[in-house]
Amino acid sequence: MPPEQAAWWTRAVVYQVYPRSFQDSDGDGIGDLGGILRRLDHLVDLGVDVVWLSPVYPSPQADNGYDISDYEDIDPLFGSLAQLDELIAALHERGVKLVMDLVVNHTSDRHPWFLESRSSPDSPKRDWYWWRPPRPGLEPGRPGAEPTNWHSFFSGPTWELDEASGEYYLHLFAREQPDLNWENPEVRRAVYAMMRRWLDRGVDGFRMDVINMISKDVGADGSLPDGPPLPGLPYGDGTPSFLCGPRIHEFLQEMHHEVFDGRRESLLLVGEMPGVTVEQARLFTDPARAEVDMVFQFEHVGLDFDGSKWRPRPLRMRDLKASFGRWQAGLADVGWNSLYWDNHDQPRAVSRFGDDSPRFRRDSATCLATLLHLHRGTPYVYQGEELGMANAPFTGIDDFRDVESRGHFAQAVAHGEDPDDVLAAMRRMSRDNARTPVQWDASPSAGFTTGTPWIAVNPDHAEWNAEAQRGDPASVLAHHRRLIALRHDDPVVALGDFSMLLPEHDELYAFTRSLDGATLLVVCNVGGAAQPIGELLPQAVGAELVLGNLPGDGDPALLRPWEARVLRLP
Ligand code: ISL
Repeated sequence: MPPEQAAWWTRAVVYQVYPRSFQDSDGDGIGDLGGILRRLDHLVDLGVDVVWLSPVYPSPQADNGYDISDYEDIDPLFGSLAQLDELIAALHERGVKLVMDLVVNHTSDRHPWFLESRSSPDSPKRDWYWWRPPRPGLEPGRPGAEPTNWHSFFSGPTWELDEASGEYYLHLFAREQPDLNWENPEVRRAVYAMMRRWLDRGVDGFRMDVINMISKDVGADGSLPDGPPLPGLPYGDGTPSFLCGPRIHEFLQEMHHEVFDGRRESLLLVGEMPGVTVEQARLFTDPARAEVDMVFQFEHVGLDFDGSKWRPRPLRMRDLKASFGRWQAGLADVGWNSLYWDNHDQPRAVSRFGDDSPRFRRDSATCLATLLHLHRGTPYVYQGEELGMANAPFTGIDDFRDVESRGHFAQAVAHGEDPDDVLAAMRRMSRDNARTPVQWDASPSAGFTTGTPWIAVNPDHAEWNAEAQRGDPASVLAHHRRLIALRHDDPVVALGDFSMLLPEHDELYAFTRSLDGATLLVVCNVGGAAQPIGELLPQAVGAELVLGNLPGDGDPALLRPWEARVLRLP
């Protein structure tokens, strides 16, 4: 496809704001819309095209806003609708789009829809959620009496008993997050109407939370099956019954026609899809099918643990290459990739896949960024990633805030695991690593708040902060600026064909991107030892350097530790 005909988001870079941790403006220790408005210069300076804003709707905050009790308003914790309008206008003035988080697999248990559904088995909204009686012959409330054996993503069973009716409701996530029943057409109509109102307000698209879980594999008689047992737990794996369920494509196409028809071109639609395969992603992102523009897949963030994220192990580079390589090839002719290392659910990439020791932190952060941004797809930068922010030095359980981490700790310790071992895994993998406040400057609360931050600021902010990096051309920040500009300027970066080199090599990550006779060669040393490349990649020696992450020219035939080079081949 000629570059001028490609969708705008092929050239775009998205920046994710997790509002609670971005910038506080009223001193309550929690970030807010006023704070984002104050930091627009940072985003403009970076050059991003889109801001994805994690949920700011009214919410009891059981899962930091992913439990929504009103889809139509803004939580006073974060500000007001007037401020959101101000933010939309201010971003649009600067040529930046705003994408909102759409969380419609579940609501909060305080949403009026759920309160009404819960009020009585005869409620007209009873069927808006998944209500089921206990397992036949078992007392409601007894362990094992749950309608299915499914394990929740946040520990414990996926079913919560409602004492009043003696029935259970389904929650794939926390008990405060009951799942909506998408089989019910009234639910779908209500969601679509809500989405249209946000678009009419000026938002430019949606990041759709766990959208591949909205279709459950329910029998004609309403039955839901047990899943295969999970090792070491009294639960089973329910995912075969709700990941990419039987009606998922139908629902997304219906949503498309009901909400996006006639205005799709200017929007960005990205579906978060745990467990999605390349083959499924081809269907979801095929423009002719009108579902979503791209998906967030999870394969590459599942390579450094055994089955559960709480059993981490080192990443083997060849596994990462095999995975990325397959996704690049699988979506080469149809569909599109999203590219990410970090988001609010993942530990910090520099600590996880790079080396956050003082010696290599800057170099590995910029190397990983180069590697990611030079793939074919739309890159997502998560707040603080552009500064090289690292995992937090959490000590005890009281340092953690996340419902997932805390639930896991309680469950694992109750099942006899050593608390120190559990904490060690949490230090590596907890989502709270991503949620410490953005490090703006070296002042005591890192410029994030004048009050007490809701989660501790990482003490390394004294050295690692935006102010220190802003004027420094060697900084992680400056490197991100260059990567984003390169995607804007060079159609080969946006659209070129991808071809993996040296797939078996564990220290070198190399690939080419080619378009209309122009070729870029990307070579990255993903480790702490120098790597000779003269024999393996002779074409790299003497080629024109378009962008590199280390100062000086170095030896053209030797990559320094964590060195990344983008070269133009003659
Ligand atoms: O974080 C995870 C890894 O353990 C996932 O299980 C995560 O919960 C999953 O990717 C879904 O994430 C999304 O939906 C959740 C919410 O907690 C996450 O923050 C959100 O990104 C429920 O709404």
